[in-house]
Amino acid sequence: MDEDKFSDGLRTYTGRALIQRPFFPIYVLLGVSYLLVFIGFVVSLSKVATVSSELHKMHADAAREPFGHDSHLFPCGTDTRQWEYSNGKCYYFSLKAIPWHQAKAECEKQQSQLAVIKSLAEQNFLQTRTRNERFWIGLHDLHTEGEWKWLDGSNYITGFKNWKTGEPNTYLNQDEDCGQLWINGQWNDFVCTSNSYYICEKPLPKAT
Ligand SMILES: [Ca+2]
Ligand SMILES: [Ca+2]
Repeated sequence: MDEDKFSDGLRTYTGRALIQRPFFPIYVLLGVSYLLVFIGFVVSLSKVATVSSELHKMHADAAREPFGHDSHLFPCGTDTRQWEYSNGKCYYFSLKAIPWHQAKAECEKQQSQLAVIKSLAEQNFLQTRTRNERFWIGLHDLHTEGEWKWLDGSNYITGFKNWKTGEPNTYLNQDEDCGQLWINGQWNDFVCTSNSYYICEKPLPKAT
């Protein structure tokens, strides 16, 4: 009896083994596939984490450098592309000719002032832009005739000068109290209510 049961059990076991054996490689393949999918998932997650961290770094960089890569192309700011950069300052060359006081106000509206020329290098830069047109600068003798003053308080007496020969001259007894660049960029005093183009200047905006 016990021997029969044992024999039956052995047959059953042998039978199962015979049935299960053909499916074994499929189970192995399925297992390997799941493993590969799992590894792929983990790798993707790690890549997403890397990209996310790089994006975060780019945002942080952009916050530190507000004009981004454009700062190299437009150092004076992307929203003021008509401003030209030279030697630490930004300059605006007007496209319309207006009286000196109005030009001064226009510059101030743009957080700048009429140009103050402090060196031959600055003079050379400005005169290449103004050619032989008349451009107002921040120089005047409005308060006392012959006492020339720069708008920013720079010392006129000891500072750089580039008057055209014979200027300042109060031509034809007219009250010429405002300074401008003229032929070859040389300076001329002119009637302040006359229309001239103008140059505004401001320091290079700080990247915060
Ligand atoms: Ca004068
Ligand atoms: Ca003059």
